[in-house]
Amino acid sequence: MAHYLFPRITRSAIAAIFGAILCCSAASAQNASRPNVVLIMTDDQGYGDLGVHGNPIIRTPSIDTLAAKAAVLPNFYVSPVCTPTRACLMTGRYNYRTRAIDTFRGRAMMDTAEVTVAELLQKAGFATGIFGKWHLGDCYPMRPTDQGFSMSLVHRGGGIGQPSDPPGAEDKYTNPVLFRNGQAEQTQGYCTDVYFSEAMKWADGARSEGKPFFVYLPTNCPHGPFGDVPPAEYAYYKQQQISTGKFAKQDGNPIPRNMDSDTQARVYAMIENVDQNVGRLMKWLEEKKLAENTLVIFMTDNGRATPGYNAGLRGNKSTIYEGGLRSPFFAYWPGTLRPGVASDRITAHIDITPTILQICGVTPPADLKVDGRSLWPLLKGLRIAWPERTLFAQGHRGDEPVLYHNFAARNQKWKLVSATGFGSEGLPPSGPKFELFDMESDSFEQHDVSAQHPEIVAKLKGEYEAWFKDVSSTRPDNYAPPAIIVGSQHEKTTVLTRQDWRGAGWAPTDEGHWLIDVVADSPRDIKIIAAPADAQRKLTLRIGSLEATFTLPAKATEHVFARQLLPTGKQKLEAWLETDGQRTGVRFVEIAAPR
Ligand SMILES: [Ca+2]
Repeated sequence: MAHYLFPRITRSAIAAIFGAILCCSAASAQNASRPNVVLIMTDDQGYGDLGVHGNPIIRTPSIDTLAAKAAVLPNFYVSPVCTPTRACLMTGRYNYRTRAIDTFRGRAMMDTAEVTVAELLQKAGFATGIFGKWHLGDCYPMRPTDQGFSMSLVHRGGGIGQPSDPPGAEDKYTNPVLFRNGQAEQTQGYCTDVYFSEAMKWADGARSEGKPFFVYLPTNCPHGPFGDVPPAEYAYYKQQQISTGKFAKQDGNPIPRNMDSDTQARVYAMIENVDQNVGRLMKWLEEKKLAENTLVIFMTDNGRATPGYNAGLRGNKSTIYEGGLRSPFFAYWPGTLRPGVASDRITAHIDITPTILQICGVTPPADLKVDGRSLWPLLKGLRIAWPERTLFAQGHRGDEPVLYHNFAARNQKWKLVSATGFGSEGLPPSGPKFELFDMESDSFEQHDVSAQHPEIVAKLKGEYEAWFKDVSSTRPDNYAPPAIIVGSQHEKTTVLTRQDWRGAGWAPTDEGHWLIDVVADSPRDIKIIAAPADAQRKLTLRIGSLEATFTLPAKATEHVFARQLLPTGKQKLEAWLETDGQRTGVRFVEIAAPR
């Protein structure tokens, strides 16, 4: 039996829940055929970006239908931004345990000692496939294929339209260049259509091999940039002239007046296209007679990114108010899960790995400490003890969390919030500003009652402090950034992108360096790719004790430092261009064995 870590519950409560889990495991063991799991997670889709959540304009009939037939958890929480949610989702652990702290600057890479749900399913004989956005590391040993996925079709970085786009394929949501098990591939079609089509095709193959499948479908839509969106859907929403006045008066926080009609049309167009694909998937499950043996989960990774309709929730992506953290959660499994609200208990992304493992009858290693709980008893409506717990969320830029900076602590009734913003600078000079909300009577977080309930504030603050200390001491060097391994037989060409560099930012004028761990014992060719310039520039490459320079002619964008014997071990790799005393970083560094 797994040694799940249940936060802040009594021993007898743990015994009660283990009893329930054992009982359920026995029941599922009787079911001879193991279920398939399809986990769909969209990117930056807000809680209000669904018809079923009261949005009168957006067209999401397929997701609405799925929701109507699904077991629903209305109090399901994620992290305020992309990478933290993905780390929690894949491990069942709070992301501060995993080194995946931020979304870029080398902090969206997850420690490879982490055990992912895909690794455990793969070991248990499942076919495991990811189609879309990984965002936990693009290089060995952090790629999906290094972390339990037998099939991987992904873009790099945190989205298409970021500095990790392959040269020549910048910003292309249509016909994107994706990476199939690490190899660049020109695909045809809109990115979301490609992910779903490839996922269904691949799952068909897994079935023909007699394997149950785990399909992870994290779409990069509707994340920005918003330039390349499905044209017919965009035209429809453009015509709708989306603005505050188009929405009926609602409960909760007012609809923002500063919403941009065109941006909303683009976001809605991408979501409608996701919805069409969910419809295609549902139809495919029916046609292949898979629906009754497949659990489909639909969720999003954080709140909406732009001002717009948010079902009355407060705040957006990157905030620790509900608009940043609350996600739809629909679990569709006809014949097994009853439609309707399954439970109002608070639940979170950290619960998904233990849930999937239990449903699939996979026992995790005894020493694996998981922060989440299996949601199976809630989804099934089993009458068992479900001990009170407190969930935590924190989000910010930078390498390390700062105590009290932009966090929320939520139990069933109360939510303590310190909304100090997403910046890396930490707390403002005035310190944290604690707000307390009664989530049973004020789920829209409009009435701070901290002054009336100092004892609740103190209790939640204490729980948060204990949690912060615990997750921050998972490893001795808990928040040290991971290093990319260079020269391993597992990755023939290492491509270093601005996604993972340790720079102040990733703009064309920025500079940065990469943390690498060289294991190569023979020379390597090091290809530098830079943005073009009108003047010639001095190019410098420095890897530990190795330094090489070259004069890059005007207009040139590439140079290969051939047959370089790299110093081994952990170190910095720097490459920069100089002209008139001005230094800028390069776009890519590719390291490969000489041809
Ligand atoms: Ca996101």
